[in-house]
Amino acid sequence: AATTPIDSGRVAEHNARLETDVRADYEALSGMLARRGRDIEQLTALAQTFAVAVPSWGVGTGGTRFARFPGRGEPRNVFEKMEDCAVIHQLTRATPTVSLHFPWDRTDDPAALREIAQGYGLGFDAVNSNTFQDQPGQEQTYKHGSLTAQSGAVRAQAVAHNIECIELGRALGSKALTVWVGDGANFPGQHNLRGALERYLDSMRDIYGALPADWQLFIEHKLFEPAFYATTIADWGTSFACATELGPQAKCLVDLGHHAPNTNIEMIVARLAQFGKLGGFHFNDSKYGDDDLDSGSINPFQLFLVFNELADASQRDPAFRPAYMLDQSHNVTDPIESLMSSAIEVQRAFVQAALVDRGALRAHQEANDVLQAAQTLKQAYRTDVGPILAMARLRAGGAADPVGAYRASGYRTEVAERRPARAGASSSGIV
Ligand code: AOS
Ligand code: ZN
Ligand code: ZN
Repeated sequence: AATTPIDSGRVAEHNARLETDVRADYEALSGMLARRGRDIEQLTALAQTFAVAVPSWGVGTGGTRFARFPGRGEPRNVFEKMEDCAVIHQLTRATPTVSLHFPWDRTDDPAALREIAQGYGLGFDAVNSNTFQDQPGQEQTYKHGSLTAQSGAVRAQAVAHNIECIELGRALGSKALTVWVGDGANFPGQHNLRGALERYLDSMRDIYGALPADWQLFIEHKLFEPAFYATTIADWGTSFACATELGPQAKCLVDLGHHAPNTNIEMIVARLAQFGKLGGFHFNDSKYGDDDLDSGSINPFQLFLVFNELADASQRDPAFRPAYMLDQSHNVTDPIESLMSSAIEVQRAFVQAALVDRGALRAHQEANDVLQAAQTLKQAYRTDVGPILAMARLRAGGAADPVGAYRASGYRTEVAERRPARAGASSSGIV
């Protein structure tokens, strides 16, 4: 059995207090769904198959460009980050993998890290490279770009770092590398727009060439920041073109916060899925830009519509399996609580999308019954599937109410004693 950072007896006590209520709500929902011809047991079993990776950088307190306000008991290294990630999985049973970021999470002993992860019942999802900031002792600076830099020495350093990430990921059992670069221009004329993308592709070809045969390379696009005039990989069109150019192991990664306000992200998802290039997600939410807020906190309907497209895609191709990862980091909540909430919100959207009556939806579309088509989606979205999620957690040994169980456990106070605050500590432990 996996090591659990929170005493499992305490979780059992918490569950015992809530179980009668959870069962009553579950029975009520079961009856309502049965009248719609849906079997709640099938949906609960489906909910139990859901998994989303936790970002290692999310368990530290994030910052903005302006400041960081370290939290109590913040993890000081990758091993402590794994412990916090294990709490999230213990209570939600929905986050069996962690996405690491190098060099923030670099370790000289990947075998030990892998073993500790396994002890917690955790594996590793995509590894992330970092050529958007300089690290102490590094030879070349990324001030003027990394994979797109004018300087061949800078590009070579950035390529070598990505290849090192693949090697570390390999030792850890990862199967994908996510590349996000902040490269771009702040001023018209700063870059030859086409030349920068040509250099990007040259660099990415070298990285692609170092991929093991069973690995994928995810290209993450982002509209702006830190480049404010022209980001080299700004949109899904550029991402798609580059993934196509590189080959079948290269796919596009959609971070929900990386688009202009009001962009129809679910349509981007549909397009990428249609052409076999949807590699995965960074789930989060935002109001204005790359806000990295908790999933579903601003626009849960959009999250549902994304999962509606994913449900459609997996009905067309049952082997379709994009990588689900969270990407969030901010300053104002306990990161463990926020990550648990996000995992549950993404799982909620997944189950709500499974509730959509696809037969009815198709019939309304064919009949041009616009109102009923829209209502069919809304009916699924409005259904409170909370009891299904709670039951899925109970059955998998998680907590009926993960945030409640976490607060009752005193974990934060306990780690605050074990992990004294360091002046200027960062979520990365490096910056
Ligand atoms: C940056 O905006 C992206 O979302 C990346 O995924 C990045 O690697 C991550 O947010 C950590 O900073
Ligand atoms: Zn991201
Ligand atoms: Zn981002």
